[in-house]
Amino acid sequence: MSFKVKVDRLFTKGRTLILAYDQGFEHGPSDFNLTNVDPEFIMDIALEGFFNAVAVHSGIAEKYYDLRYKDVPLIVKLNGKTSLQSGDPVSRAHTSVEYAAKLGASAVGYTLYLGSSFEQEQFRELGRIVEEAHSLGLPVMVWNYPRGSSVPNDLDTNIIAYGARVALELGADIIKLKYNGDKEALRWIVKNAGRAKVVISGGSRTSEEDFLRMVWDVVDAGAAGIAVGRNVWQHERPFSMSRALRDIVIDGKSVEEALKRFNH
Ligand code: FBP
Repeated sequence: MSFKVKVDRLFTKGRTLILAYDQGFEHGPSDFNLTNVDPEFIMDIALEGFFNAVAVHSGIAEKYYDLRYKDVPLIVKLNGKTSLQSGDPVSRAHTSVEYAAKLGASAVGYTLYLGSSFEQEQFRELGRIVEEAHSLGLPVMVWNYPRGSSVPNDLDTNIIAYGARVALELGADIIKLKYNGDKEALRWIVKNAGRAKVVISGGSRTSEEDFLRMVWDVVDAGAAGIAVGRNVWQHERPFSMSRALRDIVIDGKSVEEALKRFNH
């Protein structure tokens, strides 16, 4: 039996642009300034920047995802860990699929640390989350970050592809990965993800041109889009950056065209 999982709502022309805002949890306030520390500012970027979804933890969703933002699909992150932890990473769910659905989620998110000594625990938890989410028609997006003492290089192509495969086999609908800069490798990784859609993480803040070139490369290599945070909301012109991303990811424009509009 297969459930009717509503993934299309998160895509435009087969592509997606997701605004991620869980860094306050994962990294702490060091990522923020006086403007982007305010979740309302992020919701405004998601709405006015025509993002396909915004990904936040349940507490932010409760207090900030109000009716004004109903046109932006919500992804509720179910687990998270702080940067204060050391040793092999583990991240357990702190809220439920059912509660995410009550908050208006169109999908749920979960970070999986493949290769960590706690991976079995996380597989079991993610497996249950997939069962519950899919039975409600909600897609599951997996932040797929191989990490821990058994993973010397999390940017190794085989490791990233392994992560993509495991996420597919566990039932992920959208798999968020880090890009290692190798387009051919990404094509192989995308193949391993099968019918699950691959989206790429933004990473720390870089120049507009470098970032947009990376984005163009990853969609050209078969990624369905990006799930980005800091390169948008740490930017001095987040709305122009959102438009440039849309130009490339959704409208298939070149980096030069997107930069021209960006600089205009
Ligand atoms: P950025 O675009 O800001 O890199 O965000 C992507 C993201 O996946 C966030 O959703 C998450 O908080 C963060 O990266 C985790 O990154 P890491 O575990 O490598 O610090």
